[in-house]
Amino acid sequence: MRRHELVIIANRLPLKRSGRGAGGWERSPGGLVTALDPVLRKRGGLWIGWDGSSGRPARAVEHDGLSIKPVGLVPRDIENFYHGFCNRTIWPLYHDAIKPAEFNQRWWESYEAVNERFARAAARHVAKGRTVWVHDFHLQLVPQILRGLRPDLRIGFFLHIPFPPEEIFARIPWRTNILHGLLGADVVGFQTWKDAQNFSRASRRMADAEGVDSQLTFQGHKIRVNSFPISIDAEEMEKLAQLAEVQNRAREIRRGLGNRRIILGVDRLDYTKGIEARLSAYEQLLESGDATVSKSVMVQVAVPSRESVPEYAQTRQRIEQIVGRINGEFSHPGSIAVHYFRRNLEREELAAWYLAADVMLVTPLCDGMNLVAKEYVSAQINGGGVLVLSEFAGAAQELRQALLVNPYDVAGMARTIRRALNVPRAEQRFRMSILRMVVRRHDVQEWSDTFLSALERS
Ligand code: GDG
Repeated sequence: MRRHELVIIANRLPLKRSGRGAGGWERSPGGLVTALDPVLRKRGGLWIGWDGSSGRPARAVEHDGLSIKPVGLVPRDIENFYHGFCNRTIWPLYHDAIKPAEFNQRWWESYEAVNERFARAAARHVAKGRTVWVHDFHLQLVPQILRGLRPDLRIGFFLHIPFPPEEIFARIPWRTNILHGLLGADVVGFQTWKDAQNFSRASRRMADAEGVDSQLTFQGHKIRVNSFPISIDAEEMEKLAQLAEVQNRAREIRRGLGNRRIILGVDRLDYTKGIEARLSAYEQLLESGDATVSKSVMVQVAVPSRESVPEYAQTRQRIEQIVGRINGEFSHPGSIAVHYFRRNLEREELAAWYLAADVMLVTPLCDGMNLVAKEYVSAQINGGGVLVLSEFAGAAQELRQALLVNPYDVAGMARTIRRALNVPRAEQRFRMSILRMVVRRHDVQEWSDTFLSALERS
């Protein structure tokens, strides 16, 4: 069996079974995949993860330049580990407890068992003394288990979502086990410095770790803790936006919407993304009868996500109710107020929408980073466009030239959308040139290089 120099381990594989005949694979959606795909293509190595199906895992494959090792989840794991502990305990709790987290012993036991399975798979496939990079909230116990199995390895962990303040984290009945899990890594990385501090404080108070926020010691082992803000493949997005087909499609979109000013939202259909409040803000603006607003149109792309979790079904219902209400009130023949697409768009189509949009609304209630904000900026090759960005997205730490909003303040958000529609062209260009520079300088390549070199130095 071939052992790899670098193993990336994440809940999801960058590919999923396409269902079109045996052996079919297609790229899976989501921020993590978008970020890591180019890293592995450049450095080589193996990606271990779940292929999204239930039952026996598919065999290891080489597909489109990637080496993939699927790990199997049976229906009970999907129920308890994935839908349960990951999506109904950790996800809401780590996102500011926007929704109440549920604590269930059976889910926790399944989380432990699945983490063990992933750690064993990584231990089998990595070369002596080399590197395993563990990703995200599904696999927080892997670093410690892996260190027990393979003390020779360098182990990095990166959390893609926020790490909550200690008083929220403290609610988890298994909080010490989770901290011990993470403290098995040599480097623990977060999207922002605030997340890193939250983790270090929790580790000192609840897991007997010692040290300062940037370096902890636990059971004689040193752990570096830092922020590594994730980014996108900016060059790829710029290239997409330069394609003649994409530009033509953007013109077609504009014409199709009656050359009105386009206000765009693109999100996974998730309650953390603040889609309802954003729609309500637009509704308030329409009610105000403002002349600029009446020449605009809002488009919301909502990618279906975690549909079997009840909170997601409720969020979908509420969003669709608001869209229906706004359109009932403000649409006219040939001029719909809010276009709502509940689907996953092709990458080129997505780039065309970014290019066509005058205003991009990225207004999550809480978000680790948010790659959509960075993608929109990269796609503005003509230098215009206005980004409205939530203060509570990790991206707000870097994208200071966006119009920042508090997504809980619906009236304030309405005022900012109106302002966004009226930003003079010269100011748009000025703001966008700075935003574009930030994203180009700090792209996904830089992110992974910085993380991996911190790991090599550890
Ligand atoms: C998690 C964290 C963090 C969206 N719609 C379509 C589509 N997408 C792609 C976007 C983007 C990705 O999905 C979404 O990334 P986000 O960062 O916005 O959000 P999460 O999925 O919640 O990601 C987040 C991220 O991990 C990385 O660390 O930034 O905070 O929550 O790349 O382009 N892609 C396609 N069609 C769509 O309709 N093809």
